[in-house]
Amino acid sequence: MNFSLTRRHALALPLQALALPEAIAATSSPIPPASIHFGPNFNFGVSSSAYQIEGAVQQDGRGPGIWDVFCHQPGHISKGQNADIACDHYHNMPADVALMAQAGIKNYRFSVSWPRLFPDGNNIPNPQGFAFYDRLVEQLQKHGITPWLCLYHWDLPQALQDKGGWTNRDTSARLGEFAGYVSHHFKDRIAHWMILNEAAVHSMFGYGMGSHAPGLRGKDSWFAALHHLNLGQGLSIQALRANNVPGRIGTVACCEPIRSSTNNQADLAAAQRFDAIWNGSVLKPLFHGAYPEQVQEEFAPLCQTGDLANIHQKIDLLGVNYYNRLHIRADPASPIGANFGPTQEPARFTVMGWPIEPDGIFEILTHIHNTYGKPEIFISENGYATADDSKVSDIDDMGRITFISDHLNFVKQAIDSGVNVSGYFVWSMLDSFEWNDGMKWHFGLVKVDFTTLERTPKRSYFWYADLIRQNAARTLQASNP
Ligand code: IFM
Repeated sequence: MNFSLTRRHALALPLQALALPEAIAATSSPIPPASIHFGPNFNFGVSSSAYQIEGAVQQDGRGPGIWDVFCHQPGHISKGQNADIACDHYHNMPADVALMAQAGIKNYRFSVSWPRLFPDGNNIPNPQGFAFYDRLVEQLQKHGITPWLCLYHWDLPQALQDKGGWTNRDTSARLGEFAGYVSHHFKDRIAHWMILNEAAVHSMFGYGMGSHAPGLRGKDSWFAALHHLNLGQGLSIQALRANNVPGRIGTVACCEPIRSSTNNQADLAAAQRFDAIWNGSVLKPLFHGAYPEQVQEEFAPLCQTGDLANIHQKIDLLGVNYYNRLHIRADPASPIGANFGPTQEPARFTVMGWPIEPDGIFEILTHIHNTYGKPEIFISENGYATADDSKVSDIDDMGRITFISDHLNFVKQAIDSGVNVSGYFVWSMLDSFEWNDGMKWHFGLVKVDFTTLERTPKRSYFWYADLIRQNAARTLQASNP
């Protein structure tokens, strides 16, 4: 049986033809979906981002973004790869949405591409860009999938980078305008708005460490980018409120408990400092209107009158991206004197070298709940990578199933202990472009062959479908006793 979808025949393939190859299906998954129970209103979903999947970077009036430029400069991306085509989701979108629907996925978080919507980073919209997302939302609605729209997932128009990008305070105002325009266009069709994805990661790797676009290094550009992202987020929330969007408004942060790599004084201090920047400088100004004490002096020159009030906005829900704890050591070569280090205890790791620490999700959820006024949280990203050189095992991905179910169990424990968690979104639906690592790591429930663009659902896709179905059935029983 042909169980794969290709661009050519994706739409023609009957839905019931989707199945795992028999040899793989014959062995059972270690964690039966029936053992994972969530309440009637829990939102299971998948997440993606525009640049990582869309491709079509020069089509229909899209302008250049910072990642287009960065990818085409030699030495930045593993194997010299780029996302010019990526998953070609731009052309495969209806089939990709149908794949979600077939798994019973009811929630999809995606981001819109700023350079596709405003190619020159100014206020002149690109109607063809808007038309693509109109079609996407229409397809999602047709299949009963709720769109969760994220406004900014790292793809700044190059025209704005030419003026300094996030080191330029003016970019905050530009994001606010962008948010106003996009929310006005989509406001009657979107029930969940997310402003940013992972301000800490974007500012650190793009403007501090230089491994992501636009490739800047140094503490000044790092802190400026982070402050201006925070400010842009606050202005965007206000723009959405001014537009009276009927949907709920939130943002997405990567929140990870921080550990010191050793008990040395220098590493312990580095870990505290890292925590204040990575977690604290995103969440504290948003929820409490102040930067953490340890870094207040460093942010002071960037903070103009009214900035902290503009950043300190009420949100309706917080998206938490969690992958693992961060283990930190002192590093004089780092712009902030701290860097990633080894784990103190022996640990298991994914192929990317990320420690597998499902209990860390409980720790961070509890911490946010207790520190920031019990906000409603959804897990906006959590996922597991395999490597591009794995073959059958990439489809027979027991490791991913174990990873997801272990994390879900800790999410459930957090809910049972009173934390308000309303959803869980797997990163990601499709294998996609993994930034400076190119196509090296595969996070998808669905395998993408980057040469043929063929889609092949993995074991985890079927497992997740079962999990959603069984929880929905439970929901029905709960509401019709
Ligand atoms: O692919 C990324 C995503 O863009 C942001 N969060 C982490 C994912 C895995 O690295």
